[in-house]
Amino acid sequence: MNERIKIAIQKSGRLTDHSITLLQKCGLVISHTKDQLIGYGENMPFDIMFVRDDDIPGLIQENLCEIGLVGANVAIEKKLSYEANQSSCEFALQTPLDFGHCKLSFAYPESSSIRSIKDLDGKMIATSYPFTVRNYFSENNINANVTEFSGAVELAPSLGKADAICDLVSTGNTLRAHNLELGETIMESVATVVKSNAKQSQFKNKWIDKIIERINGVLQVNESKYIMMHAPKDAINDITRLLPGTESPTVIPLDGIQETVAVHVVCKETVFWETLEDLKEVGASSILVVPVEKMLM
Ligand code: PRT
Ligand code: ZN
Repeated sequence: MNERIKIAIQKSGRLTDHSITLLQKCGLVISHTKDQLIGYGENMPFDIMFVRDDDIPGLIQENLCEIGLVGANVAIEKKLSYEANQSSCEFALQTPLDFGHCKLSFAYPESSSIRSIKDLDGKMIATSYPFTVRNYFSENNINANVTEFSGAVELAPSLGKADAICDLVSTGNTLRAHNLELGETIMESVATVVKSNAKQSQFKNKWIDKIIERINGVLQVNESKYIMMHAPKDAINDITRLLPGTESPTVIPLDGIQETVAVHVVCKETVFWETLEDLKEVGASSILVVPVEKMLM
């Protein structure tokens, strides 16, 4: 069987290292040198395409790649652009990942009178996300104009090309450096698994499902902890209530002790010191929290 599945990831940018790490945590051994556009999955039938992030949705749309890891901002913009051109979108956004967090927000020059979207009627807005912004304007009955900027959007007002901007914001430092005030957010974005809707062979489907299942497992493991403690038998309900995201605990008798048992649970959410103190309050002792290496649900 020579079939290989292609996964598109960003070649060089904010998502690159996180994407490679995620695939490696899924067990994929990638052989790749810096200049190569394609990495070879040595132990699984996957090839990794290293491309510009903006090209990822298009590669999946054309079924040249079956999976991509890309910002939801980019995937949604492409989806809206296909829909605006009356062509169907051939991919779906799947699992949101735990990196690439940012928001797509308006920003207004401090010197202008624009303070909110209510002041945008008749104004010109510069953005790299014209379809997303136009879509937002039409949903909110705002009669503003959109001009597309492919980079350095924050310069548009001072160049006299726009009255306001709509751009990705993470720390807000770029806006402050250009005397722009943060306005309303129209989208919270995060890197996301994007999957082709095209019909695939049984072999490819099996491996696509497998890698997505492993990605979900990696995401769960990042937060999950295995917790062991001793506790009075009648405190088990309280313990389960205090530990969010747990399944039924494993309860083990202790040799020679009647009233106390050992309780083991997998907790799928962050465990804070306060939670451990609350466990102690309901009678738990010898509480041990250890990281989880792998998880398959
Ligand atoms: O070459 P290629 O096209 O692949 O890279 P790129 O320059 O288009 O992308 P890159 O690496 O900058 O971003 C890739 C993805 O990371 C984006 O599509 C988002 O999903 C996500 N991301 C997260 C961000 C940011 N945070 C971010 N802050 N993308 C861009 N920015 C830019 C923003 O456009 C603005 O210029 O950073 C600036 C603002 O940052 P702060 O921290 O000053 O607010
Ligand atoms: Zn890009």
